[in-house]
Amino acid sequence: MIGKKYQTLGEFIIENQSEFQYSSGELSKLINALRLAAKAVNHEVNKAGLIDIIGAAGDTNIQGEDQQKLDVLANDTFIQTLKNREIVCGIASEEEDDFISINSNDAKHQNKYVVLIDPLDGSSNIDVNVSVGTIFSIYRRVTPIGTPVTLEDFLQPGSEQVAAGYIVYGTSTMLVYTTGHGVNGFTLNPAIGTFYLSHPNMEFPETGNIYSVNEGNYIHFPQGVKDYIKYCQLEEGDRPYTSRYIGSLVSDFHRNMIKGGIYMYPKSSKAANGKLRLLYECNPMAFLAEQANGKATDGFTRIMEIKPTELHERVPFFCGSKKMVEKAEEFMAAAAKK
Ligand code: AHM
Ligand code: MG
Repeated sequence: MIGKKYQTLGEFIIENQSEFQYSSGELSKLINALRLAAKAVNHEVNKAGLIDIIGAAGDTNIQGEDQQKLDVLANDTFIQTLKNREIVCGIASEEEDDFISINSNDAKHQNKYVVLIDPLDGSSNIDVNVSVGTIFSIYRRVTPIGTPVTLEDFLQPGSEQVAAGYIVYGTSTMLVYTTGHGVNGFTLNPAIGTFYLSHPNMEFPETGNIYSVNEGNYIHFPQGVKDYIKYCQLEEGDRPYTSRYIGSLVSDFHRNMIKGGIYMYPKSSKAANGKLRLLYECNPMAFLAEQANGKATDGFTRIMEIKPTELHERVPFFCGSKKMVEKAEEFMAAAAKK
């Protein structure tokens, strides 16, 4: 299964630190902090059904959605862990209206990374015991080290990411990440709180037979998307494909990466840019997808080339096995010409 038997995430991080272009140990420390926060959140998610922790917190986030208590808890845990360890200069979270600057005094101005995070994605699934996830994305700041971060540090195209990953709180809890040298997955042994390398060099099969989309929105989708869905359902060659949609991006992505498939959250007549956020969801998943031999586009343009204009910007998202994404793009291009 792996080169080294029972290699832990901590060992893997140390061993691979030198692969990283600007290696100074700072990125490794940052991933270690995310690992720690992930374990704390995992602990809370796992006992969600046992204690009175689930249910709406009574607040809404900037997108006007109900926040679940665990959303708040996950958000606080990740932010607090990163703040405590003083290893980033700024954080932006899907659950926060604005970015957070962590330059409280001169000595702490030297950090060069910003983190963007969706602390608990798919949180509408919590109450029904379906897998949820955390998604993170890491950039080098573009403004000078030693000054407070600005919006510019967060509004970078996805191609500038230095690392990205997710934690899936599923039947097993896994941390999957990339620093631009492939994608590796680590499974948590909950008995001792250690992540072990279980899925080295993860790759999307070039094609697959799973399509994942909320078909309840079909009537509102653009013609190209409708045509592609019909293509997936047609009896011909290796089709019809299987429809699988959890409604939890991390889980849908994770399954498709292992089995081969496409995930789609298109724009619709009800949501001009779809639902997913470019900075917290699409860019990190696109980086992982490309590092795993897959593809991610908004239907026409590579996700990681989009220049963000605002923190909570949304984009249509098509991601997964390369050939499947390319086929979907073909249908969209053809419909756009009509
Ligand atoms: P969230 O960040 O509010 O949890 O929303 C993102 C989630 C994704 O995980 C999932 O794929 C999608 O929303 C499901 O949306 P829908 O219920 O519209 O199909
Ligand atoms: Mg989300």
